[in-house]
Amino acid sequence: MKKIKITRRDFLKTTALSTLAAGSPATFFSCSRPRKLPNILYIMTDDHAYQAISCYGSKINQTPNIDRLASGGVRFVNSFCTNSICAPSRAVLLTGKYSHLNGVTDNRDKFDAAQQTFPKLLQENGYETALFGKWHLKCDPTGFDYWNILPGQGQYYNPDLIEMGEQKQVKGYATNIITDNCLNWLRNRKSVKPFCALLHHKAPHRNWMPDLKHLSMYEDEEIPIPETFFDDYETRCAAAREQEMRIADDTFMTFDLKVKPKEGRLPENEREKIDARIWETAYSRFTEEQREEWDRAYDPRNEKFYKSNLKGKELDKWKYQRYIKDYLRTIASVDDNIGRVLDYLDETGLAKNTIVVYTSDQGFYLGEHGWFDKRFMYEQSLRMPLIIRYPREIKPGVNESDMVQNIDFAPTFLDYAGIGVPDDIQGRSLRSVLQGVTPDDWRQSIYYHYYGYPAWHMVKKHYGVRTHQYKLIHFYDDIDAWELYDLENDPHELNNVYDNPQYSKIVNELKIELKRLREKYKDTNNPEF
Ligand code: SGN
Ligand code: CA
Repeated sequence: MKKIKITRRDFLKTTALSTLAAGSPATFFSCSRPRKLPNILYIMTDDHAYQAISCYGSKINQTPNIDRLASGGVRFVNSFCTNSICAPSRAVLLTGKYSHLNGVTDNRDKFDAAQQTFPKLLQENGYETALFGKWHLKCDPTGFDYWNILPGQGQYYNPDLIEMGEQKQVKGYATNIITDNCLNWLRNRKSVKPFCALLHHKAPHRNWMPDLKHLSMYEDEEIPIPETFFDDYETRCAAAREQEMRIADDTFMTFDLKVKPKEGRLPENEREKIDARIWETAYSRFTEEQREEWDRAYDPRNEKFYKSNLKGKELDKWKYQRYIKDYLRTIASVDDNIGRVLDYLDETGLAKNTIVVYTSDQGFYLGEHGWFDKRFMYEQSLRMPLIIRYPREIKPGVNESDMVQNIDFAPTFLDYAGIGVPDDIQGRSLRSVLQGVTPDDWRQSIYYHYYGYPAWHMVKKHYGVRTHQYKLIHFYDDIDAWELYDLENDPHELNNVYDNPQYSKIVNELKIELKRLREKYKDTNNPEF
């Protein structure tokens, strides 16, 4: 689609005129009938990397249903999170504010449920709201007429669910159950109000346990290994070298890679004890039939693995295969279930007036730099896949390169619902961008800040700025180190050019921009830097 650049005033004029001409149900009251507001269905997975979505160019899997959503709407190619970790991302979604303002800077923080959130504002303004699946904010949800959530990280098999405060175990596989709950709620809803449903999957979060029907998917294939898998972190600062998220060194053999210890072998060190203990929490949830089917799939593979006696790089590559196949299998289930939801919207005629969003709480490493997990401001974890479909207002099949962030979700939904966006929300509505019109003062840079150190995976604290071409990062706390990447010439971020004199002008400009962004987003009170 051809992009038009217009001023804000032009924009207001054009939308008002075109809305009048089209008699858009979204914006105007008619005398006798209330205006028809869009429904909102926000689907978010946990740790789904864009590298594992076929419409994002995946080389390793197919996601026909996510692609189907994209072909009906807009696919953002420059969508970024503000802090690449779960609970903080969810708090940003709800509030439209950065972590230092919404109070959830890392997974240990509890969300203050009394604060302003977009579901509350929708609920107060005539929406029926509901939440399904992962929540992870250490408090009861507020702003939802109905909620049915996983406690904490949740389990893949026969998970516990907390329905409106009451916890019980439900038989089945999490991705199917969470989808069923959402579909049942939609089917049984009596209200004439528009709905806003948040459908939050656990998958494909660690420890990547596939549904039984996907256990043999990819088994006879070799998944291509990323070209930076054996990265030696040369030119990067200590943060990249000292993390603990290498597939080769930091995955648990049993919990993550599903290799049971040989018969009779007891854990020999602290790490093996932890591994055995956390695997037991997952494994013990199986029913007998589920466990038998699981073991029938993995036992012979593991026997073969033990016989092969792999060492060094061959062992590392084997771990990558085991990791990535299980990860992709959990995504196969996500994609199937998205298909069920899209079918339901089509069959009931709801599709046209429903804004459907697909995203993930952040990105993830699928072996790039040798890693799994997220946290770093490098591309794979900074990026969030983002697809938005709304047939009434958005043209199908568009790829959008404007820079957007998860602070933009709350104002976007409020805008579509005809609710004024409160001044303290830091993001900006995507509505005009979605209509193919980029406001002339749209952002040309994004601000990022990660706080979770020391913690799982030991990624050091850092903040930074990314423009369309460059990324400047400052690692702080027990380190004081800068990195600069020229993303056009070094898309894999292997070459830190911060000290290269050819880039000194760029460094100075980016430092000014970084200061501007920290002031704009009110992130200037951190005593640590
Ligand atoms: C757990 C995982 C980590 C993961 C964090 C945060 N370990 O602690 O690998 O980084 O969650 O993930 S696990 O052994 O418990 O799976 S997040 O998505 O919740 O932010
Ligand atoms: Ca996550």
